Amino acid sequence: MKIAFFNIGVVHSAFIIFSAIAKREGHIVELIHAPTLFRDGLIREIKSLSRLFNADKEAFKELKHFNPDVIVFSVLTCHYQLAINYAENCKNICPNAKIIFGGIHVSAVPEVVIANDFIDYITIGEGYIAFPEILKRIEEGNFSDPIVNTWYKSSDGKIIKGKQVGFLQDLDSIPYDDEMYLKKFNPPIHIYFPVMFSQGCPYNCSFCFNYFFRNIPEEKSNYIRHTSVKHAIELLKTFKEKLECKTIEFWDDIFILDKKWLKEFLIAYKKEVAIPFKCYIHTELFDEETAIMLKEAGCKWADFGIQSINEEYRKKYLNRPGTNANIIKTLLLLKKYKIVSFADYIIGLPGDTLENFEEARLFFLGNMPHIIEPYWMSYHPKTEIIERAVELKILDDEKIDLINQGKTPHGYYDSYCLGAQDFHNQYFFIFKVLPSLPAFLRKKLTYKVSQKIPYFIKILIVIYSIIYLTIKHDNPRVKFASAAYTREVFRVLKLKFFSRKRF
Ligand code: B12
Ligand code: SF4
Repeated sequence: MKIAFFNIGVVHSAFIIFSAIAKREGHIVELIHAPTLFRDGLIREIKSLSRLFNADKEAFKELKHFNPDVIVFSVLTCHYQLAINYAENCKNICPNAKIIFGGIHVSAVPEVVIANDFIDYITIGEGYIAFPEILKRIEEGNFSDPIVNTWYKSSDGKIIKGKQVGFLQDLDSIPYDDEMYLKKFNPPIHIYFPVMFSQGCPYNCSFCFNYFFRNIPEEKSNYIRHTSVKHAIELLKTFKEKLECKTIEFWDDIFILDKKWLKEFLIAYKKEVAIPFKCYIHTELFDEETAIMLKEAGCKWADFGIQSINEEYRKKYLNRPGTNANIIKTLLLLKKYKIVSFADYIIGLPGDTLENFEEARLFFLGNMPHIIEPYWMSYHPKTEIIERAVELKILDDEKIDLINQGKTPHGYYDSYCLGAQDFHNQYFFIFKVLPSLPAFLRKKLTYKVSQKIPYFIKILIVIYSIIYLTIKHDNPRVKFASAAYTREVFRVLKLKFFSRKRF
């Protein structure tokens, strides 16, 4: 069969895996790419530019030309509205093709997604076993037997629900389609290569997908899993040879979780890969031995969540019982071993107060991360924090419905969130720029001072801050994102105005 992977915005890791699975099963695959520039949630939405760089017509043309039997979508909440719009168009263009939806959003609210007439199959939870099984059934014309981790519509419109099986344990068996990644997408991967070798997290933060995802299977199985060190190193060596990449980012939820695995991996990594890397750590698990191991293996950047500085609040609302002493210890160790620290902080959490933000500002003045990354709160379906927001009357049934439909703000630079107040805006600005200011100015940037700075001046200071901190700390993700975006802009321009060829 011919399988089209319909990609929205940033390349989805799931596609690289499922494309390899489809090829392994003997199918022909094609990537249909909708770049969604200036409306992808990665940069601030600019309506006029998003219209100018809209390449949907070209994507649909390519789809029609390929004429697939199956069209596949992988969907986060932030893309859900775009995805159903694309899927409806795809069904009109290729009425006989079966449409499959999978991903975190689908796993959270399957009943919302399956209600769309044009969606034939949805996968809930992991898709490794379900995906090839769905393809097999479509090929055989079997539209009556249940498929694991899947809901689908039989010919009489009935929804057939499969059993939710346990998580895949052997992560070494997951294949990667590097051809799709490299040839077709051609992102500037030599600058920055993203990868993850583990799945699952033992923590249960109230705003995170792990909260519901771990409980999806009906069967008992380990949620936290790793590829073997040997497999991880082999994969990295292959990519190193092909790409000559200069930086790697390990996207594992907590890269330092399993210290035994980490030690073995880092020793081999230093010997056989030795590319500077960034990773995600956890302040409750970070210690001097780990800092030394990371540094020796080439770790240049480490990212961790603070999210809210008030310990009591963190425990009660975020389900993060860690201590501020451990945050300070982490910052000091990262400084000592010359690893750039990125501290994530959520702005607009329900019940987080002005006093807590002031506590955080004073905390940062004494314990400054190299980069503070403030993120606006985005409520995601089936996360526990929704219940806290309902208690505080920030959310009600109507708003929860909007969240489940992916109709609430999500992007990195959305300047508001549900329940946001003016002080959130002020502290977003303060935290974003604080590390880039000279020491004598940091203390002066108070809430009251921030209120007096005109909006356009703030924008200029934020731009200065991003550029200054990117250069100072050689921030790989900003470098990659700017290179990738520029490349996409030129590709779309060429496609729309100078070329009759497909991309
Ligand atoms: C890497 C990553 C990113 C990357 C790349 C994202 C991308 N588009 O690929 C970057 C840094 C750009 C990013 C950005 C954001 N991210 Co992010 N990100 C992740 C992370 C850490 C890993 C994702 C991944 O590659 N997983 C590996 C693949 C294989 O897993 P998977 O996609 O879930 O697929 C599995 C199943 O879902 C299913 N499946 C998925 N698709 C399909 C399709 C079919 C047909 C089938 C059968 C099955 C199937 O099978 C797969 C294997 O089991 C996850 C957390 C995590 N640990 O998963 C968060 C996560 C996906 N991100 C999240 C969020 C919120 C964001 C942002 C909105 C952040 C923000 N607030 O601004 C932005 C959105 C940017 C954008 N517009 O795309 C949330 C999404 C929650 C939600 N309900 O949608 C997650 C889950 C983190 C969280 N804390 O909850 N992110
Ligand atoms: S520690 Fe990170 S990945 Fe784990 S549950 Fe909390 S937010 Fe999610």
